[in-house]
Amino acid sequence: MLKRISALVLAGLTAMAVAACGSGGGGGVSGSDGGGSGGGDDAITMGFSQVGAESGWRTANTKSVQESAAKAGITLKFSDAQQKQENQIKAIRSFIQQRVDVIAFSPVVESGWDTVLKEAQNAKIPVILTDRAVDSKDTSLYKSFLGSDFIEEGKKAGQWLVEEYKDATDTVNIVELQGTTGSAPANDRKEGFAQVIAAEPKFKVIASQTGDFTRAKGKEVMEAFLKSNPDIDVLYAHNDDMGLGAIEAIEGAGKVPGEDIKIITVDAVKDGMQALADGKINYIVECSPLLGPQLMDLAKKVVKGEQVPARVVTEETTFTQEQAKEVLSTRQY
Ligand code: GYE
Repeated sequence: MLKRISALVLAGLTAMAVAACGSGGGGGVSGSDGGGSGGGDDAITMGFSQVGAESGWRTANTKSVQESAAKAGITLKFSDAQQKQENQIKAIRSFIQQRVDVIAFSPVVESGWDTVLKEAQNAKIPVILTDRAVDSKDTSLYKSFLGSDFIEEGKKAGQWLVEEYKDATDTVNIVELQGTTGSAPANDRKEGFAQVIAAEPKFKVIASQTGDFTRAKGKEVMEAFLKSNPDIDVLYAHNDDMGLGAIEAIEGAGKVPGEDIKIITVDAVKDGMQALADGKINYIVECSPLLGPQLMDLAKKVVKGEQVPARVVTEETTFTQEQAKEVLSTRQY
């Protein structure tokens, strides 16, 4: 406890006198008591910087974090970065200035975090990465990284394709809708998939572009793909939302999604699972957004100064159309 209080006092001394910005959580820390959240001894305040609200996955993730914080008795200062790194950096600086007990964030892109993470470290505020990784060489800048193995997800997508086309001898033309440029899931889902399909030269990625993880962009880019490539066999979309947007584009072009063009996506949110059950998507690799409970457990431990694992990987599965029909009614998100 003493350690924590002195850390907070030190954080208070080093905090810069700039106006708080980017925090949707409404401030609430006086800045003069050195007592963090100002509650009882065990009260924890977490500053959480979310990527945005770009997808069904993200909405479910935000809900999970907010509900789990309430359940764990953790005061949450939540900030939505609208998919912009600069907003996340501002939010983190604001959390440092408010002397929260712990900072958690889902970094929109992998690079460019060292400076702000160093600031948090200097202020002795522990940081937990959730969902997405950073590429900082200095891993002492954060306590733990909780989230999925995106390379593995990309591999699972590729493995389904290899199996689905095992008897095919002709070229299989693939188009890819990538997630947000520079983000860990976009980089890794691309890489894992490419590794697996590279084993068979019949698989050809004929176009690959970002759809920024959104439905609107997924539709727009798929429309462009369809215009310039008359012979698309497969769409690999890095998330359900882009796949759902692309389905609209495919139908708009007079083709049948799931038949004329086979579709693989990642996430398994309800709308995606519905499209899978309806036969419009062929296969979904699950990525769980329900990270809240594990995040709160990690937060409590790091605030107490306990040792936590450097990496916590989420458990996930995959879904075929048949499996989607079975689980759809009980899907939480
Ligand atoms: O797959 C996508 C979201 O980082 C795992 O971000 C997350 C990804 C998720 O926008 O739908």
